[in-house]
Amino acid sequence: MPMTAAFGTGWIGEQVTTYKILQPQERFIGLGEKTGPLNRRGHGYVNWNTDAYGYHAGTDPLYVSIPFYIGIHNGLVYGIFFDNPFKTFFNFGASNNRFASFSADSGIMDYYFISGSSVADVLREYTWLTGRMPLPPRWSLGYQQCRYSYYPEAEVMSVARTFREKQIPCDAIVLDIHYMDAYKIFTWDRQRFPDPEKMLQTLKDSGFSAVVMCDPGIKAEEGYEPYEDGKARDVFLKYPDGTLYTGQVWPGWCHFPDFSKPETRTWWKEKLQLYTRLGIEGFWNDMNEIATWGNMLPELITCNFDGQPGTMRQGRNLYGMLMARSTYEGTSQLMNKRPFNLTRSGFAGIQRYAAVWTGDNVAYDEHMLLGIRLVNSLGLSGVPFAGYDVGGFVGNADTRLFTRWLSIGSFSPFFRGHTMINTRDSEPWAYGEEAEQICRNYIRLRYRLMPYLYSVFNEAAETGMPVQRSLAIEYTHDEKVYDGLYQNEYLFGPGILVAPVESTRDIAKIYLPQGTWYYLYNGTTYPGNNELLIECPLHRLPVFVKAGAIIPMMEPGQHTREKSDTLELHVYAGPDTEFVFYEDDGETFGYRDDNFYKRLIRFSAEKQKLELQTPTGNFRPEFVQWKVVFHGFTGSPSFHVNGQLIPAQHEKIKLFEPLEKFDPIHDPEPVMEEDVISISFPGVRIPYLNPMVTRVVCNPNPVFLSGKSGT
Ligand code: NBV
Repeated sequence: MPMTAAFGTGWIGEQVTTYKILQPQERFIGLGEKTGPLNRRGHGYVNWNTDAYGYHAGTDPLYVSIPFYIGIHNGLVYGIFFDNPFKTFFNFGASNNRFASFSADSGIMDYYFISGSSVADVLREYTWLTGRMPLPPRWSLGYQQCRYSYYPEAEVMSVARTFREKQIPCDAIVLDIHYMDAYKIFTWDRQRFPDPEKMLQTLKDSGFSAVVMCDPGIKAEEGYEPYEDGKARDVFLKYPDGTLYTGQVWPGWCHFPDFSKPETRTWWKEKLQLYTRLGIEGFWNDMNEIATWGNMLPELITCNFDGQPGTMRQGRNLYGMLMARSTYEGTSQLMNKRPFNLTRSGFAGIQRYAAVWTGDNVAYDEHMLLGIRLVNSLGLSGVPFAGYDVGGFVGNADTRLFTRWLSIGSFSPFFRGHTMINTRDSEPWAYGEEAEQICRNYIRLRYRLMPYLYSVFNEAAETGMPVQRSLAIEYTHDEKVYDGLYQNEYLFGPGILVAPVESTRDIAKIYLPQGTWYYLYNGTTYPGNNELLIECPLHRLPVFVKAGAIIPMMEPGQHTREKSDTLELHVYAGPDTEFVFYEDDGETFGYRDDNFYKRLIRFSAEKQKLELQTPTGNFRPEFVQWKVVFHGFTGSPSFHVNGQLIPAQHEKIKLFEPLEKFDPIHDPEPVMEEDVISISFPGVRIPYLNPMVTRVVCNPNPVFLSGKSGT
């Protein structure tokens, strides 16, 4: 049924809408940080950045607005980006069976239709248009520990020390609002933190980076330098009559920087020196919806918009992103290296400036799964660096919930434990010894996967492909992946499938899409296109590796700056595959001037040949040894690497340390192991002998390992 032109795009007063005919079986995915199911058909949403403290599984809107979605029907994929920052509405066949539509309260109907042959294609195009994530510092991919708030200094140091004593890897301690003097940004509470410089240096010496809270509200208080200076330099938001807007938030009555004005961004950068001079490398933009008591920011407030003034009707959805932009640009210039920048609020393109976390979630199972869908959806909307508060911000998790949440979080792009003021302690050791051991195992596993994860982040930076990938990206036309039971599953990078399950379950029904899948913990293979019941005791989250995957790993350290001599390349027998291994110094912008080490690794199943192609870039990685670990290869193969016979090892590997016996009656289940075959040979530091293809014999099939392994 053709729709009439008048019904195509039309106005009701100032509100403009474009209607599209709802196609049979059409599915809709993405739209950023939105609650609800993976397939949004039948649902409607509003984009209006909101401080949604303690939201629930159906709350809308939340903190971030991304007016971009992907439609799927008849084997086709397309994207629609509605480039309008006003309050917008998306209807995917909600309350009607005729159309999908997108509307804006005001502004122009300016939208991009992106056609592509796959979801990945559409994402590449969309992120070409709105920008891609710059590489974050590697330390920010480690575990971060937060609470509202750690203070005084002794508590901060004790938390940091406990991580090292208990050998639980951790890279960052986050300082929430109590480090400030009476919640005033750009100050320190000198009673709680008498010598921040010394504290930060001590943290640094033991491998911790610090992240500090940055709220936009500047207290209107005589004598408070940022207020006085901000007023003098005319950086604050105003009413149309020229008086400053005043709203109430943590410090009391405040003014708010107009980040849409270039002079304000310069001013903000100058203020941030207080932190960068102390060596702080992480910045956390909160309350930037803007959140104020009453939650009803007057819409008549004016914004400068780089000299083309408008009102908050146009500015509200942009404010968070502009704050994040100011912080990102300011700190990267001041530090001359990559800052870690985190934001609660944002708009389309936020990925250029900050990671996004999903705000004030609540400690219950459904919320845990909701957070996973939110991060999946952010990934489908151009934002690869995203995560949720592990353990839940509001309320108290019980032991099972916290432990499960942490194990899932270890497969989240942004991985941070956080909790609200006056809740129970929520560090990985706060839930008893068994939980602690499980948490240690999973955090260590994340650090083991760091070379893989960092390479996947590089792919995200280069192509817009997310780190946490809803199965709808790779298996778009498989209707099972939209099934209510399976919609939370995702690929962590190209090769690892995570099936998140509630903390209350010891057995779960999961879905494995096409292909063959290795159970992470013991290498058992399962056929794909298959629904199965799987045991999922607390210490074993259902995680699988795709046959054919190449997963670089390393011996985990206590933090990401700890290096390992050996790069382990885990190859899971299966179809042809390739993986781009990426490494650089992890913190500077040197990679933009070719200071990286990038190597295409190819596995050919038919020829049973692994090729490590000539590396590009000028960076020399630390590791001096390559160890190739073959999963799913049988027999007694002998391996030659570039003409030299390399002895093969048959070994058992286990990813986890066994849990101690806590149950007085039953013995703990023995930790799972896997039989693998491995070979080791010198890596980049020792130029390897002969760059020619080398034949490796594997019983019963020949296996070839070839290529240059030297510099
Ligand atoms: O700064 C305090 C909190 C912070 O811990 C949380 O993560 C933010 O989402 N912040 C909100 C302000 C108030 C929370 C009730």
